[in-house]
Amino acid sequence: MSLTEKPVETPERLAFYQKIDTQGFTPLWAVLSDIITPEPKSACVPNLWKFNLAKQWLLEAGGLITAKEAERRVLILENPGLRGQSKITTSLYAGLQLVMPGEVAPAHRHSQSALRFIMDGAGAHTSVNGERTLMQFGDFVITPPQAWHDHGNQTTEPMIWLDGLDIPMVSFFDASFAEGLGADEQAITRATGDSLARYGTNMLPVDFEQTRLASPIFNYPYARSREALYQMQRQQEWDPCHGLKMRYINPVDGGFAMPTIAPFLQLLPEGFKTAPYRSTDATVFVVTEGTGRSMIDGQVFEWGPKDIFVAPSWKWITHEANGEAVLFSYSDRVAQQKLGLWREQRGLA
Ligand code: GTQ
Repeated sequence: MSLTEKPVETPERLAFYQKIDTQGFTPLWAVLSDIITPEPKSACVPNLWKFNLAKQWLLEAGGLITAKEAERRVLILENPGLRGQSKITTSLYAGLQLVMPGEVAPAHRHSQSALRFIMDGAGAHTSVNGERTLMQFGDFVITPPQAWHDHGNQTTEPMIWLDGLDIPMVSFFDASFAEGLGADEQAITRATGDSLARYGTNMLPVDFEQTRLASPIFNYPYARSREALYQMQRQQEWDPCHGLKMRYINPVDGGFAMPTIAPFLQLLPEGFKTAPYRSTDATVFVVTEGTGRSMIDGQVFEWGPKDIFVAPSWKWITHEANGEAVLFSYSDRVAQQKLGLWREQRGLA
């Protein structure tokens, strides 16, 4: 028959389908065009979440439950096309986490990889593999799979960050394991800043051997990434679709910083309007600086600082910045590339 049309359902055929159905059989030709589509067909839809509303509701949640009782006090950003599934895209999760002054989110570990993008407040900490890092606005922090991690806030201000996890991907593979440490905080065995000094200065320990897929750097400070963008911006070399877009890497092998999630940081110069672009990796964007708008699948989303928006797989997207703008983003590109699935297409400006 065809990849796009279904054969008619005659009474004889329907009777046959019903007969074989009882024993766990079903005809491919009745579903083929639904399961092998000529191009991506996703339930994920474009959407934008305003940070100010999220913050207000997070602080309200702060009065309802402690970080300790909640384990993690997080409001999940659910894609309107995927409600009830804890997904922002088909393969990825996003949530906004609040840790109030004096609180601890207790130590645990799981198969899922997590990234944090620091949104509000300054100086709370997260500990990973025995090292504590202090989190500042715009920092990109990694929790690798099965690494113990706990978060604490010894400042006087609430601290909010975005959590990006591969929860739906791990669920898809039925590969989830998780456990608590049984203590609020893990033991600190390394000095703050050790991993950045050791792995994040274009050097590696001479006999370093790669034993993990995730980057050994676990905090990529915004001060450094932003400074790099400042420097490069003076060159005035803009990609028509991306402005100036960088990816966060694992310095050991040059691949993406995480095995399942690809993180990016991009600068859009003042007044820049990007050419249409689409790719098979649905992408979560966080507005780090500036205001502007993005058109996703024909819908316009006006954004300002700290707003979060999502572009589904294979939908055309353009960005337009009013003044200079900086966007952080993450997607499953690294996983799709490893599986040979990833595609992109550039449209005409
Ligand atoms: O901070 O460890 O948003 O385990 C969801 C699950 C955050 C975390 C989330 C988690 C965490």
